[in-house]
Parts: sequence; C-alpha cells; structure tokens
Amino acid sequence: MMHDISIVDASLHRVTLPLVREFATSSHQKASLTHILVRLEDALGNVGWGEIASPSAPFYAPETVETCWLIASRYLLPGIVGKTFAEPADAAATWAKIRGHFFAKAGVDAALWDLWTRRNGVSLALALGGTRQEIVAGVSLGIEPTIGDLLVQVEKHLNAGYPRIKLKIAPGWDVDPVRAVREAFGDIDLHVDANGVYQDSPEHWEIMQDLDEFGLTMIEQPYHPRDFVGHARLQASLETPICLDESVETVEDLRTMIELDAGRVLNIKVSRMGGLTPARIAHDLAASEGIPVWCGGMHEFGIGRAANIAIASLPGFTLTSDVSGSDKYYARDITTRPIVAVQGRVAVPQAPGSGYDLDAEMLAEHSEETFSLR
Ligand code: OSB
Ligand code: MG
Repeated sequence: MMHDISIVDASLHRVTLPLVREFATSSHQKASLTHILVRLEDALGNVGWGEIASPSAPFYAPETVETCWLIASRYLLPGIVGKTFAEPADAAATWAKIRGHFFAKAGVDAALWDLWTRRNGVSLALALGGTRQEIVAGVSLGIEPTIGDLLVQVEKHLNAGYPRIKLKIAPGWDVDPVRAVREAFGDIDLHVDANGVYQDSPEHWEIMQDLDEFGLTMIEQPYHPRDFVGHARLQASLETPICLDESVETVEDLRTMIELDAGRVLNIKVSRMGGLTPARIAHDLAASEGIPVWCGGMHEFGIGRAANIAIASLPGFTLTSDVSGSDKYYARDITTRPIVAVQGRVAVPQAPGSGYDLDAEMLAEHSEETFSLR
C-alpha cells in the first residue's frame, strides 16, 4: 500500500557545471552544461529532485533551457502545487494537454517519482518495476579533431572496462573513423549515432551501405527525426539494425516505428520522452513487440543520471546503456556521491528514492537562478 503525496513547495534551480572535456556532436560543441534541477516538497517535509537536461540550444530537440524554464514555471509547477497525487502518473495527467515540451515534463515527472518513492521508503528502481541489481554502461564518444585522438579515447574507455563504444558520426566523419576503430580494436560492441544529419539521398545511402559492412550493433538515428518512411526504406536495405532516438518522442512514434519497420532498436531517454512515466510505457510496448531497448543519456548531472539508472533496471533494457560514471563528464557532480561505473557496470541503488542525494553545497555554489512556488 503506497501513500499519496501532497505537493506544498516546488522550485527550479538553474545550474551550470563545467565539463571535464569538451564534447562535440554533429551540431554543437560544449565546455560546460546548464541544466534545471526541480525540487518538490510534500506536506510531511519529504523532498524529491528531478533534472531537466535540455541542451541550451534547440539542435537536438526544439526545447532550450529557457523554454523549459518558461513551461515548468508557468504551466507544470502551478498544475501540481497544492494538489495531492496517489502516484506520479496522476500528476503527469495534469499536463497531458500540454503538447511537446518533453524535457521540461521529464524533470518534473522524475522529481515526483523521487519524492513519492522516498515518501514510501522504496527504491525508485523497484517502484518502476526494475529487476536488475546492476546495469551495463557504455560510452558515447564525440567527434574528435583527428582519428588518432578518437583512438586514444576509445582505448581509454575500453581500458576502464566499458564494454560498448558508441561513436558520433556526421558526413565527413563516418566510414573512416569506424574502419580505424575496427582495425585497432577488432570485434568490440560498436555502434554509431548520426543525430539525424544524413538524408534519404543516393550519396548518403552509399555511406549507410558502407557502414553496414562493419558489423555494428546498430546505426542510431541516421536520418531526420520526422523521416520514418526514409528510415523504413533504409532499414529494408541494411543488415545492421537501425535504432531510433530523436524520432521517438511519444509512444505513438514508437508504434509508427514498429508498424513501418523504421527501426529495430529503441533508445529510451527519460528526458526525450517526457519522464519516467512515459519511458516505462514505451519500455512495456517495446518489450511486448520484441524490440530491444537501452537507456540513452543527455550528459545528465547525478540527479538525472540516477533516474536513468532506475529505468535501465527494467527487464526490457537488454542492450548496453549510455549511463557512464559521472567522472566521464564532471570533476565533481551535483550529488553527494558520484555515479560510479566499475568495469562498465553501475549498481542500482536499493535505498529509498533514486538513492542519490543532492549536494546542497554544490547547489549553492553553482545555482544561477531560482524560481519557487508554495
Ligand atoms: O544522441 O545520444 C544522443 C548527448 C547530447 C545529445 C544527444 C545525445 C547525447 C549523448 C550523450 O550521446 C550520452 C551520455 O549522456 O552519456
Ligand atoms: Mg542519440
């Protein structure tokens, strides 16, 4: 029997942390990241935290830190403060009529889950239906200045025990780096992520056919997010499974992917799908349709990373997830203890809630703006 939660206080905290190393994708390059932390308090004084991990600029998805701030402060928090919820899914229903804005919703939803599970003294992973004690973590490596630099990064992370390497690709940085990694490291679990920058054209088709020769575990989001038909045409010509990331914002998108055979693997990101509540629904549908899933990341701070670990403990997450240790990105994380990967494995906490606590000192030091509602 789980107790309900009455939300009496909600706040947003805009926080910037420096990255230990710059990260480049097909669209941007970053030396620090700004995310929004969501704090919720119930009538008994229990506190839950969530993270809105939107990139600053609208290149991965349409949202930005500023749009998330606006939507969360003006629509999401006013909809839940002063209300009582039997479970987090009931709170998600208060914003069901708000279209889009998945990152903003995700941070609030995750804070509700953290609060509800702390209130009830159960671990977030268990409450979500998690069955794993530990999850297998892989790394996502950005576009490097040279192939030599990339090989150094691959070697470093393989030596750290990560069993899977994902390479960001873009036109001009695709077949050659993949070939170089295969030649240097052999038959490792290797996959590529294009973040939607290729298109259904003869020239890019050729590149995809060339990539198909390398025995990659998957090719993630080769074409534009909205191009389900292009992905279906491509999947029909490839041995390599296509994995969709940006294309799947809703469970309806997942149905489209399955019906059209536009992809055979799903990257579930808590942030992209609007929270743990919809992520779990997507997991259940994928599992019932035989689609393997794994958990993607958005360079989350410890709060968001902890939510990713919890969802990745569900049984359908059979592929290696992008849930590397905090140290890959941050010298000191925003949680009192960092997320640690040992030989590519991250333990699933058994403690109540997400199992990770916010470090108040770090918050005080790095918080740039707050908004609160009682
Ligand atoms: O497509 O998976 C992606 C980061 C920012 C935007 C898009 C993506 C990513 C990652 C990050 O690959 C992986 C991680 O958080 O470790
Ligand atoms: Mg991706």
